[in-house]
Amino acid sequence: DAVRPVRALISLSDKAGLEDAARTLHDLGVELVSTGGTRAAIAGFGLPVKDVADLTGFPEMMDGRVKTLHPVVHGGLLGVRDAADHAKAMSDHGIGAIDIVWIDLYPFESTVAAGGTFEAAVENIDIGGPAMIRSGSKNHGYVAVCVDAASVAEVMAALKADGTTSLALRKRLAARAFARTAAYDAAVSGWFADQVEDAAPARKSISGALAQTLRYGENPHQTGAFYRTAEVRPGVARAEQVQGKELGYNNIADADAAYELVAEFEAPACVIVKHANPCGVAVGADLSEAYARALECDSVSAFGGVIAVNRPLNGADARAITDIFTEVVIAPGADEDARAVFAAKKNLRLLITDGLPDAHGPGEVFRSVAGGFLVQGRDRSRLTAADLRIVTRRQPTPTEIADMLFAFTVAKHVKSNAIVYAKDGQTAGIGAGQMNRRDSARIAAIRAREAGEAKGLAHSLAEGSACASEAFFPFADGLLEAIGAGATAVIQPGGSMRDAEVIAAADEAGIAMAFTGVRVFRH
Ligand code: 93A
Repeated sequence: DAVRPVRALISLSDKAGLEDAARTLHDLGVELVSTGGTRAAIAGFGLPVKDVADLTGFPEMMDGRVKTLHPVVHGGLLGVRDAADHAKAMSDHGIGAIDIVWIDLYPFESTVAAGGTFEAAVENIDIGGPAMIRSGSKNHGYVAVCVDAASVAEVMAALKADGTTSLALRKRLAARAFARTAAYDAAVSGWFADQVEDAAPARKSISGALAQTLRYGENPHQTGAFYRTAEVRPGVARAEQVQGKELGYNNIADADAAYELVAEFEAPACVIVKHANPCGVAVGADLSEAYARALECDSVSAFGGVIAVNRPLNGADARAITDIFTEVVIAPGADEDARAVFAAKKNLRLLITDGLPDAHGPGEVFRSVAGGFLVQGRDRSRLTAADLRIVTRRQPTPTEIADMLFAFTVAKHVKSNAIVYAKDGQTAGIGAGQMNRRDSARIAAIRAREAGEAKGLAHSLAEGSACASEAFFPFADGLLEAIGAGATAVIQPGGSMRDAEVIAAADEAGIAMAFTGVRVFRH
């Protein structure tokens, strides 16, 4: 099953690494064939190389759209050398076998990521490249297909060892190659669907490419892996890990939860997440202040948490943040000073992204079910004061309105049932994931009381706060719990059968209440 290659076809948009590989192949006596740009580059290295056009007898045409789509190329890739009729067809039509292909595809993904125009994206949809990758991979019994530097390195190592490629190697290469064309097509189809209709999951074929094998899953006895979808947007899947221990499954999930929330805020903001829920969120004059205020909400839970900020970090911010033990920090940048501070904390994982997630941009979220997965569009909702319907006799003050909007934004990122008390752009208490709303309100009240005690206050941190509920209060009991905790304003979707009862309880207590008309469940 060993194949001693005689001829290689190389067609690359990105010519990095081309010279070494072309030289090695030439030195091993392998004939080189290439498309226009690649051929010129190889000739420039002083190596003999044939033009595909000489093989096909057709020039490259239509701006290069048709250059390798020809029976001489695909016959050379697909022909089963050991089948008599295939061999006869090859000799009858003057088709020479191609034993190695190295193809990188037009840079569709990076064109889209760089914000290219519709026309530029379409022109970068590669047709001939994937066709050759698929032809060669189907015929892996004879052909070695390279789609990246790692594949090329493996082939070069095998050729240097004994001048042949093994069947096992060619199978591995084919698996990688089909994964590449699948991911490429997913990128094209996902992007195209977005051009036609706003983030329509039903139109997309969704798949991912393996980004990282994880040491384990949610628990050490479970396997884990991290996949990147074709959806190109700033966030944890495209973050650079600057330092620290290997990222784990829970780290990635928590960093995502934290980053998606912190991106909601305009002012310098900090989010501390534990177990996929925020335990402290605050804005501040700068990141150091935002962090200190986020920590104040629940400094016990914050230990070993994940921290996200919405500004590049400087040295002072980094010093503030490294005060207590933190697993992960994710930010849209960190200057030299900040990096030096973090470097002293060997275990801390620092993730840096190119930009902030767009909290209101399109995208999909997934959730697995046995034998399948659910897909929904991201929660892109954004509330402003103008969206609020005040339902109580008392009108909220401007400060209360700001706190209501802040609290509701946080509640959108807390597992249901979610209750959030907030004051002056700082969470005072968060109650997450309870099976009834009243329990979430109680837990948030306990957090706020203890945060007040920790700060040396005579009262709860929720005193005079706004309370957000991510879904309506089905009964007055949850609302009464919030009022007992010190809330003077409440924001909730409304829409319960017992709204009248709940509004009456609010009026009775003299608080202000706003309905959003929008529910922000998160399960
Ligand atoms: O325009 S294509 O879809 N039609 C083709 O026939 C074709 N053949 C190779 N794109 C095609 N390619 C791509 O050209 C390769 O995937 C590679 O990325 C690129 C290399 O072009 P050049 O050698 O001219 O720089």
